[in-house]
Amino acid sequence: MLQERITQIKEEGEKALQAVKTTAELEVWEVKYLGRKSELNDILKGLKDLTPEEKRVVGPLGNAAKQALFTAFEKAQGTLLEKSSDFEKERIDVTAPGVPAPVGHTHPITIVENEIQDIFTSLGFAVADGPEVENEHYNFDALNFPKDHPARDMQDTFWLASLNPPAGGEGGFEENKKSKEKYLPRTHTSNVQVRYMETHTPPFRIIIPGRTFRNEATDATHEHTFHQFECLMVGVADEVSVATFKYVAETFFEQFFGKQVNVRLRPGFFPFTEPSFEFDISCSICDGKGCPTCKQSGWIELGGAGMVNQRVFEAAGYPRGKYQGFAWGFGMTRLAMMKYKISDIRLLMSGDLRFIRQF
Ligand code: FA5
Repeated sequence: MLQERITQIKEEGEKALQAVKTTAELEVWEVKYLGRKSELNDILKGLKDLTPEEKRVVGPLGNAAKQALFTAFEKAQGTLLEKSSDFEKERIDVTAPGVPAPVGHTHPITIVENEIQDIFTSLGFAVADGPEVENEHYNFDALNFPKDHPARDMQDTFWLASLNPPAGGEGGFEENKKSKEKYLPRTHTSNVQVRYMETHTPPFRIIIPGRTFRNEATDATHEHTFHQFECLMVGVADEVSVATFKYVAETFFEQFFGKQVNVRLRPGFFPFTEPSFEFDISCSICDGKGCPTCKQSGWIELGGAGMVNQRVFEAAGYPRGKYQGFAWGFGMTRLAMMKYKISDIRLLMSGDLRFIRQF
């Protein structure tokens, strides 16, 4: 009986296989004739319950049928795969040209930062760095901003709450109302001046490019997050003068813009320089004729500068009167705007790829 059924299953399977046209149909066929729950499998599983004589006959017959069906299945599978469009899709044409992987590129601010670094390193300047989150001392006190003096308000500051870490490492941070140390995202790159001077002895010349933050309303030339670059050159006695400053600034602008740009110095006030200047360049968006970006003035305020106040040297531990130097802090983001004729500063940090891809 069983022998007959096995032969029938084998013949039926072989016949059914001839009607299979797709891989989906083949899968159904495989489950029916070779699957774990197939009739043939059930018969083979039941061998253990047969008498030894029956086993001797049914066993080899069943296994031979299974093997024959499996061989037929593999053959059908091969033929179907060859014909199927999936197989065509997966075929690799090793002679086809490759698809270029999308790659990012340098942000215009970074391009400008790299250019500035190249120019200054060729003039013998080193590049220094400092923290973006700063304490009140280096951002204000050491730079001769008197305590509670309105000069501190010149730079709209994002003050950070002093936080205690969660007890036992779990839960939220709690405000530490007793903390005397006040922290802030630095309002200017001048925070690195005294940090650098504390560990270096003049003469030296450095630039400090970096990100700065101010709590102010944004418009075409003001962002809450922007980039500045500081320049600090200090020498013994009168080695470094206003003339040195003028020469370095002129050389930098000529190389950076590849042409002469109109520069205007106005008297200014910074607690950390004496005398102090405000530094403007002619607006490249309108070539100085007046436009919304320069608020019709023809000039863009680029930065502040001056001779380092002796009180700053003292804060760094230098003896009063021994050294003299100049410092400036220029808006790197504004330089990028002038270089690439970008009329609105907010575009630079907007994350709009249509804008960024133009550089
Ligand atoms: C300062 O930050 C001084 N630390 C500069 C300085 C350094 C003076 C060393 C003397 C010696 P001021 O706040 O003016 O100064 O900012 C300098 C420049 O940063 C501005 O002229 C402008 O180009 C840029 N800047 C300031 N605020 C913004 C802003 N919100 N968005 C974009 N650029 C800004």
